[in-house]
Amino acid sequence: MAEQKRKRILSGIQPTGTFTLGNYIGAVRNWAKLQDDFECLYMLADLHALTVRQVPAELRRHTREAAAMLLAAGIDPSQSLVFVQSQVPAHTQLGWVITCNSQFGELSRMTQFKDKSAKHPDNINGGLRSYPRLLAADILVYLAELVPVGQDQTQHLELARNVAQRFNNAYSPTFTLPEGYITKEGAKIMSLAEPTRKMSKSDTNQNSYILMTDDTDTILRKFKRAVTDSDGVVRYDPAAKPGVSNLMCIYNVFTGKAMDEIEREFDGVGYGDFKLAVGQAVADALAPIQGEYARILADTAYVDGVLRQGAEGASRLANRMVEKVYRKIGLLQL
Ligand code: AQP
Repeated sequence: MAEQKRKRILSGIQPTGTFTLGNYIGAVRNWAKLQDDFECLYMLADLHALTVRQVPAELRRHTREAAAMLLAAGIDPSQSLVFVQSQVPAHTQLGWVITCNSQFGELSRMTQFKDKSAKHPDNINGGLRSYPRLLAADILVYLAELVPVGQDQTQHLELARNVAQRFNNAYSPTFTLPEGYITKEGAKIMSLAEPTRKMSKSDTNQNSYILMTDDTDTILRKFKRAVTDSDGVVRYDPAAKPGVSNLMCIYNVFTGKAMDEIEREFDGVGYGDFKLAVGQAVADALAPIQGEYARILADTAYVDGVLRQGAEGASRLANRMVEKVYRKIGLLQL
């Protein structure tokens, strides 16, 4: 029987700092699993990172580190393309066409624009408003059929679908309409300090996140300080007990235990022991990844080689698409 063509998935992460446990649980961990069933393209979205002011040397360092972390977390460059967005110019080339085929009103409604503007009131730049168009180009340039999305990103996917449809109607069928792919284990991990906000690598409070590179002592200390509540019962109730529920989610991810099982395990046990158990489960899970990460990161030539190969593979796919689109819209080709 002929092998069925695997669907193509594109996903990206911004190299804006060391990945947090949130990035790992919500994205990277699942990416490694998707490789068996899909044709995967994983992009380090450095152009998107520019919507917030970056320190040049740090952005460069974070980009290599992010690549090493993806590889350490199980992404296999012989199976998937791992590349840096800015090294595939086709994204920005298609981005302009997308810009000219999207409406101003569509962009003003993006909740992430409102959120990020509020977070960085001193730098509400044009990119902050425009980046969903680049994101649409990231997806459409590969004819990606599936895009793993969290709740916060459904609007972006909708924009990509609308633009694709509009372009297909105006010219001829060109773009695939991408679908959202919700992974079963895509839990949203909340800040340890303010459990009603998501855990973010750019948070200024270092106790709010666990970094993928934190050592065991740091992990245990941060969990010990995690904000919970005053009723002392380990029970899953995200609305009433966001802190405890968040810790339970994390424990569930690394132990596979269901929420009711976790409730029984810590019935009558104080929060101190519960937090220690969660911290230990996380430290145990991260230790082997950290070992691999250190080994891979030390081999700059290898990391760069993977990224070069990834950019070449991605460019081959994306350049074809840009050429096709440019031809369809009437740009002269010699
Ligand atoms: N707390 C989280 N829980 C679950 N998933 C998360 N992701 C991020 N935070 C959590 C997922 O990680 C992927 C890449 O995210 P990104 O780095 O491109 O941007 P982000 O979502 O803005 O992540 P951060 O850590 O909050 O970055 P900064 O602080 O730079 O803005 C996405 O799939 C996202 O869902």
